[in-house]
Amino acid sequence: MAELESQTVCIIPAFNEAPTVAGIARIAVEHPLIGRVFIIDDGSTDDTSEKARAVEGVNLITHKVNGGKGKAMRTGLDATDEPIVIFLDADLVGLKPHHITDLMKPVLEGDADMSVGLFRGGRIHTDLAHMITPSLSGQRTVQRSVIENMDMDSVGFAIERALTELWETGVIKVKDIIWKGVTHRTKEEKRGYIEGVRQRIGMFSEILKFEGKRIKRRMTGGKTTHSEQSDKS
Ligand SMILES: Nc1nc2c(ncn2[C@@H]2O[C@H](COP(=O)(O)OP(=O)(O)OP(=O)(O)O)[C@@H](O)[C@H]2O)c(=O)[nH]1
Ligand SMILES: [Mg+2]
Repeated sequence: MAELESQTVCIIPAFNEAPTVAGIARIAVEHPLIGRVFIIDDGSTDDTSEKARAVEGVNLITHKVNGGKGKAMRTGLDATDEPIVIFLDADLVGLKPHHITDLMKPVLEGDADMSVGLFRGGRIHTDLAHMITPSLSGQRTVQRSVIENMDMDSVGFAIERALTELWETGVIKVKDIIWKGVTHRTKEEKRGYIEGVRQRIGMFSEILKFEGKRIKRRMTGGKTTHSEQSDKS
């Protein structure tokens, strides 16, 4: 088990997630399949950092300025070197250790390059969101080699789409893992209705921008960044 632990790291991007970040961090720190846990506080203005620091065993990195989800994930990757990475959002509700085990197993056992956790039975609207757009889930286990050269800094929330594109283009093998009883606090619940909707529009515009570039690349016969990566390997 100790040998396996040295192969895995959990990266948790967190932006103003004080109510939930410590609970998620604790489950990750205590999980037998996870070696180290890194929380990237992405310029929070609440006490996310204090809450995270209070959990023994957590490695905390703080961005002075909010840089977006992709950038936070990149910071976590650059600070670590374990070959298997599990990403968790910091706003999960209902997360249990067995969800993490289920998410890590296919990658640890070599059955997949990436696994994606999908909410079911938590709450109807978050279930629906993951049924309609499973590609947007932030809960993933992935082989570092798959993502280490990705441009994460500029894509923001489209990072999840970029990861899914690897699967769509046949570059990697992906497994969906149903997470029963898990949900999350939506942007509207966390930030209030107006700010939540503003951030949701921001998220979808980052995703649309990514899709636009992807379609343009296809129409002009250009390869995707990820195909280029796989061609090189
Ligand atoms: N909103 C937001 N989240 C960030 C940012 N940087 C890191 N995160 C973290 O990224 C994770 C996912 O962000 P959420 O805003 O919950 O996005 P989501 O779950 O995909 O979208 P919702 O449907 O609104 O809940 C959370 O742990 C955030 O705290 C950022 O700049 N903005
Ligand atoms: Mg969320």
